[in-house]
Amino acid sequence: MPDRPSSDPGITLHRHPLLASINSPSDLRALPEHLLPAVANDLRGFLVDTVSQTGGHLAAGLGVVELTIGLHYVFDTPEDRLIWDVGHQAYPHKILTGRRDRMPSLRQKDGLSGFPKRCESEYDCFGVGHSSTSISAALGMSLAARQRGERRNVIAVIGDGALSAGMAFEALNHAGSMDVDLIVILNDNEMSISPPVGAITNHLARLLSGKIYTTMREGSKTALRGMPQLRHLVGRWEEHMKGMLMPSTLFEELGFNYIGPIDGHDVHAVVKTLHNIKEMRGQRFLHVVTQKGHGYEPAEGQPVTFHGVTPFDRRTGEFRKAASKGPTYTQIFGSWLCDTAERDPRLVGITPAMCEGSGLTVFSKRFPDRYFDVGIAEQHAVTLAAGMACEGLKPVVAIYSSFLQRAYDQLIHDVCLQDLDVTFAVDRGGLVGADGATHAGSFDLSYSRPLPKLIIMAPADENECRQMLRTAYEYPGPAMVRYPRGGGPGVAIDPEAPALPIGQGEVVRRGRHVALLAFGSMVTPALSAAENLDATVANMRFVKPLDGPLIRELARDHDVLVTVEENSVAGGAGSAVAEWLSTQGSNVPCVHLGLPDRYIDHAEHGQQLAACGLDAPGILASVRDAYALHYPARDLYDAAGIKSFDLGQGLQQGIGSA
Ligand SMILES: Cc1ncc(C[n+]2csc(CCOP(=O)(O)OP(=O)(O)O)c2C)c(N)n1
Repeated sequence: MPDRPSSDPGITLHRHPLLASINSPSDLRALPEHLLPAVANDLRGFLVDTVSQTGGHLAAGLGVVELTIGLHYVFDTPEDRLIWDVGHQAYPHKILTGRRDRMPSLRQKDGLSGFPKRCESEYDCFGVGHSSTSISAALGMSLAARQRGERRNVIAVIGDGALSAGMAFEALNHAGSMDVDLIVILNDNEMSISPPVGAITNHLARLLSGKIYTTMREGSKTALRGMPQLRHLVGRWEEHMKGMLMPSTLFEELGFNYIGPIDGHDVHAVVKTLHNIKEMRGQRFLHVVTQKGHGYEPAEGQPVTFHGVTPFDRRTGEFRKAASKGPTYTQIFGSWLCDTAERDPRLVGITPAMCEGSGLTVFSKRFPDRYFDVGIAEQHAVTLAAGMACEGLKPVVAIYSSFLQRAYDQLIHDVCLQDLDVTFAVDRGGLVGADGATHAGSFDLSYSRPLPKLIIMAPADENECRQMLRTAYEYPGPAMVRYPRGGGPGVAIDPEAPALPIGQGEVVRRGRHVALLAFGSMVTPALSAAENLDATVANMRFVKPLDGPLIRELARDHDVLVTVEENSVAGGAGSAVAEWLSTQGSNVPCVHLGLPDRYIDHAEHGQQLAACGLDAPGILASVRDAYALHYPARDLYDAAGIKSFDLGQGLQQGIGSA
């Protein structure tokens, strides 16, 4: 941690005077190089100050402080294009590119995004959030520059975790064969969120252990010129090694000029190497070694915990205690998985690099032989499960809704088409709050619903989540349970609760005139809204197969049906209901509430729901409008027998009764 007094837990720019003078990268470039370590000190201190207040991604940003300074110091950003992979490490970049004073608004409604975003700054030349896109995007930009006759540097910065994804290698493979100028910087901190996996990781480790040896390579000699210490080593070893067979790095085999590894916390070495690399042409691959969490002791010691944080005390690194709530859906999944693995030796658990986030930590320790972290490789995770299922195992793929988007064809072609017995535990279904649009699970019901054979469930509460996981696991084909981020309404869990009958929903409130057909997380706010309307509420449970008889009964007994889901209205569960009604020749008005046809920015989850009209007041208002549209002569509240309805009071009651 920068050696400054840390008595003030607030975000105190006066404690970082050099940083206070940098309002854009041109201010940074105007500084003499000898001041850069002090800039790094300020930047690191300010970053900890800020994130300790707002929460967000911390350890990755701390690790790239010197690299970020070096890049903006040496390159002419934004004219030169700088693309951060994933973007969770880009807070120092935000601070240096004119957004320092907005950092307290990070990840909050109308505040700075937690990821680079094109509409936020001209320095964010590519929007990110999902991993391993940087090299493809950089290659595209470089080819565009060539085509347009423009001369600029294009730099992709990618972590060793993100490098485990197929997409990164597809891009390297393509780039290596092109006549193109491109710089790829590998930020190697020997960590993904958790320790990275795979043969590439082993290859990088070998490169690190052969550090002196690799500095002898041609590209390195050029790039490291002017660094007397390393040149001296190169000189001494050159003769010695002459004639020996030099194994090349993977990156050289792919057509890149491999340079490094260099110490990513020595800002002078970083600046010098970047200057030299800038003078070279073609495809350059710089291997920078950093430490995740560098410079802040608690994060250095616990890089996994400090990957993404809630607010904490910067002096001690202790997290502020949250009010104790019930288990999250993620935790419910984790304990169901362990209990089921205990009973069934065929169960295997698969995660694409999201052990902690998906609730697999305990399972990975208790059942290490049945736990597979495949790296950031969602496509592979799904097809791996398919292969295992072919051979009689019972794979459970734990995956975030937005990351499953990456494996759509594998879901269709490898799992569903072959009717394989794979269970998908789809976490973060619906809006996810501060992580924003890149991570929102807005589409999974829409994109999975058309797939024959697949059954899809969405739990209304904690106990139902466990029951649905059991149902999915016992179902001998592809099955998906999609549940939201965080916790549910607080229902007690019965670990022995039976599996659910496939394709059956239930009426949870009987009323009149309007029936709300609610899916998953929307059952609770629908019930609140229904209290004010004396409406019927059905917990539909299954998005596929739908409960046709239940829909028929509801259509028969009500004036209007309203579907409610935390998924895109387009193609979602409500569409499924409408399609079903049309096959029955029903003409009951059916209104669909869900996520609108736009991306929902970061904010608190409750704020996001309110913005989409999916909180109790929003549902109530939409139902009233819908009723008025179809029955202009009747006021719903009159029809519901609520004579002197006070809207404001009613709304509050609605919320309170949830
Ligand atoms: C497609 C996709 N899968 C998973 C994630 C979640 N994720 C965010 S950062 C990260 C680890 C990245 O590791 P690395 O690139 O080494 O960066 P580091 O955090 O170590 O700096 C993961 C798995 C993601 N953002 N995108």
